[in-house]
Amino acid sequence: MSKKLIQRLKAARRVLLVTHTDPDADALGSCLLCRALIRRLNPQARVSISIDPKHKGELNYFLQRIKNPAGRPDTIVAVDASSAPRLYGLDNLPVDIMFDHHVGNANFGKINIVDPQAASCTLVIYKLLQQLKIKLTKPMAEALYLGLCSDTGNFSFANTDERVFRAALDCTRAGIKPNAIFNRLNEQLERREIMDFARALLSTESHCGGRLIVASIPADSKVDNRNLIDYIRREKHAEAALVLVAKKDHIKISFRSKTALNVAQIAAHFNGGGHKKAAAGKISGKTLAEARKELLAYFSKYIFPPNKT
Ligand SMILES: [Mn+2]
Repeated sequence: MSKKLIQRLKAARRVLLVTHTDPDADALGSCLLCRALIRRLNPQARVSISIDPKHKGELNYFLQRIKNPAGRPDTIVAVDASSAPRLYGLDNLPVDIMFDHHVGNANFGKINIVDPQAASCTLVIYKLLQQLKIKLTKPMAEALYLGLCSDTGNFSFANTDERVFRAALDCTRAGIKPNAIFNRLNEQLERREIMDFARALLSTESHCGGRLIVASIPADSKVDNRNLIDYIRREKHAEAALVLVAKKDHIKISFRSKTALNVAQIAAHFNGGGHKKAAAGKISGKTLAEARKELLAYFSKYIFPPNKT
């Protein structure tokens, strides 16, 4: 445990918590858990949370817990983001403390707590709570559990390990209801989203002899790219999946790997990064179709080249 970190957290009076754009439940859960930690160490601290308003509706219920006090921050804490440009609402201010779990984190904070072994960023903060012997309250457990669910794909991805289950046990002991949280995160779709999902599924193509599955989401679609990519990757022989999402001024790309293939490295080639099995990047100045063509060319040349025998 870093003494410097604890001293810095205890000295904080007005804290701004920031996380990545297009936040997921781990980003929000990490903000909520970190706020609880700071308030425990320093009951006078006023903690604001900056969340990108372009988040998915699944977070709405949990966002009710945020009421932001005004005032200029004296401490900025970033959570669940591998690089400063991904942070929402930072306005070029320096990051004092950073909690993260992404491989290849740029260590852009003055104090960096990065644990790539942790399945979620909430687990990184939870470890600190344990070291400080702070017992989970129910709201803290809910925040921790949000990250566990979201970043392990509801306890199914390759990062689901003993540490995840031990933390989940601690959450249930603190009184959370796993099914209620699952329902609030995953069973709140609008009918429109389901119909758009059906349309996006029809755009799915198989390439590189079935090893690569690709789908696209047009700009006017309501589909959550994470739900789509987790669905299309289920094809039996698929080794990797890609989903392209048309954004206002760029094409966002999600990557997933079902094998030892490291998609974080591929994403880095496309202005992004992430984890070995789940990563994201972007292509600017191209249409959805052009970006798709560029990605397919890259994959068939470098990742899954055809057998020359
Ligand atoms: Mn995360």
